[in-house]
Amino acid sequence: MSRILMVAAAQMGPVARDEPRSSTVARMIGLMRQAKEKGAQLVVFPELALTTFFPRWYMEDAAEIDAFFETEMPGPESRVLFEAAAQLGVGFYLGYAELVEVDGRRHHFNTSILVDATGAIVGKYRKVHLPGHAENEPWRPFQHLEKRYFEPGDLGFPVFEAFGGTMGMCICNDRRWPETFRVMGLQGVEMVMLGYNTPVHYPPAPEHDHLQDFHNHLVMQAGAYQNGTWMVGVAKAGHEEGCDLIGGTCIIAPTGEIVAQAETLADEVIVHDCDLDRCKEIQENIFNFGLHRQPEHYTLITGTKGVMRPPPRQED
Ligand code: ING
Repeated sequence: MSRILMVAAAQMGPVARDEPRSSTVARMIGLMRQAKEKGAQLVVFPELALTTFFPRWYMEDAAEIDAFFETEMPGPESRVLFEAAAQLGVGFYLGYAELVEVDGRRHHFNTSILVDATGAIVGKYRKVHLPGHAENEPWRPFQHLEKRYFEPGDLGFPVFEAFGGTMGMCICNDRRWPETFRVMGLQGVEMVMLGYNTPVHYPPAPEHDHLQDFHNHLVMQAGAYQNGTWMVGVAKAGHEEGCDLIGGTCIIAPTGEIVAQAETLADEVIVHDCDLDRCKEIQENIFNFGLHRQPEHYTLITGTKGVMRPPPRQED
């Protein structure tokens, strides 16, 4: 018996710096309704979906920075999104900037949550791989200050039993690191959802600008195939506050095949009937971890951070 999950990827076009959350949430509810009309049970939104991608600016004032964060979820403006989802009977993945106080200390995370069709939060993830830099680098046409505004996630890469399957989440740069998908793969993940804000221009290596769309799909297709999982990658796309962000929103089968792809750089919903049982085709064969992996040879992967060159060979 097949476990079919109709998933929607709700790509969003630019969100302006001064766009009120109420306006952005209204756009998201519109996308959610479109997804529902197409039969979707689950809608995936982008990373940091409620605001513009603010790490592109250098800011020092704590209040100015914190204005981009949510101190409660659902919050005053996002509550209507939860209500619309419950009314429509759809679940969703939401990326947002999380400000949380623990033991009197304030923590800032780049977070995603998984919300079920009743509006209950059934999963949370905090971005582990923070790209970019922590100090202002004026040589760049725009900044990428995620290391300044966020702490690395402290929840690992959990999976969640929901929507009839084993669901996982990650965020943007995480998709470039194979460890992200393998840790979830080792927990039997069947669908990984992720949002991203990816500029076309990558200042440290502009010679790769023309490869951003290729690299975007490369890493997600590889992650899907090498772990036998469905993959839903959702862009915040288009010309946002002077910065061109790639689109390329897509749904990828466990075989690594792109089965649905966005065609624009604007708000756009794509859907696909994902048969979660198709994960077995990969997970029980070519990537049957229990049968084929040899972790005794992989110790460098968890034992070291950076490159450790082997000692120079002694000339005999
Ligand atoms: N954005 C980018 C990403 O990983 C980036 C950062 C862009 C890294 C281009 C490398 C090349 O897609 C976020 N938000 O992580």
